[in-house]
Amino acid sequence: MANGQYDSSRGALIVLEGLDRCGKTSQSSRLVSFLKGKGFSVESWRFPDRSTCVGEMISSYLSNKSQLDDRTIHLLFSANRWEKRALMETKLRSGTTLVVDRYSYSGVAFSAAKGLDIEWCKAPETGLLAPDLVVYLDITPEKAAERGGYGNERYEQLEFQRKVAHHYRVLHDETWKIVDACLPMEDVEKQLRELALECATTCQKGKPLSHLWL
Ligand code: Z5A
Ligand code: MG
Repeated sequence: MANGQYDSSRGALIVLEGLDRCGKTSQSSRLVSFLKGKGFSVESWRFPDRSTCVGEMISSYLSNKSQLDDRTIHLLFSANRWEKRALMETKLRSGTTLVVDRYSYSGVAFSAAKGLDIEWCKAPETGLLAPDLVVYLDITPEKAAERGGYGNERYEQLEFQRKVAHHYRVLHDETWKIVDACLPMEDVEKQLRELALECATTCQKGKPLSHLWL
């Protein structure tokens, strides 16, 4: 950086977080279309990425087809992010913005909700790329459960989601943007557009990449 100017333009790492059914997937595809329309190079990503070998193990666990020790599955979720880290950096540095549906915060909140120590849960995430923007789509577990009911995946139970909500509150910091996920879809979308546009523009001007929890 010289004279207050950053040196290299890049894409933004935008993460959507929140409880099951808060609207992450719906909003991430809307946001990607919006940013594309504004002329940004942008891709939609999600974790877990079930397309890799590690992702297949996670998917099998989530659908109750296999059993794994709590720490083992935690490390697999983390490994699933690590295996995408280099590509993530390449994309960002080449100017592509990534809208990511769940990231390390899900990893920590869900495992801590099982009773694992939160610092232990954060440790394997250390060194992953830090998001430029975390938007938390805020909904109570009760309201989320009303949205079409839960399916058959492992964590889709009200009592468990209450614990996850508690751990998201513990994890969040002042940089997170909290959006009321109970607003109509279009209103949530409008808030996301503004936040994302500002973030993508800042990164285009060359905001440096940083790393998680250092
Ligand atoms: N997990 C983990 O343990 N560790 C990790 O490291 C990671 C994840 C990364 C799979 O996640 C599980 O993995 C997840 C956390 C754990 N378990 N749980 N719970 P996933 O991402 O594959 O699945 P999900 O996100 O939990 O569920 P989801 O159904 O995809 O939720 P969503 O994407 O947030 O919501 P949506 O599909 O956009 O919307 C849900 C419904 O609500 C749908 O009918 C919409 O039309 C409706 N909706 C959305 N927004 C609104 C508004 N504003 N008003 C009214 N209705 C709305
Ligand atoms: Mg989803």
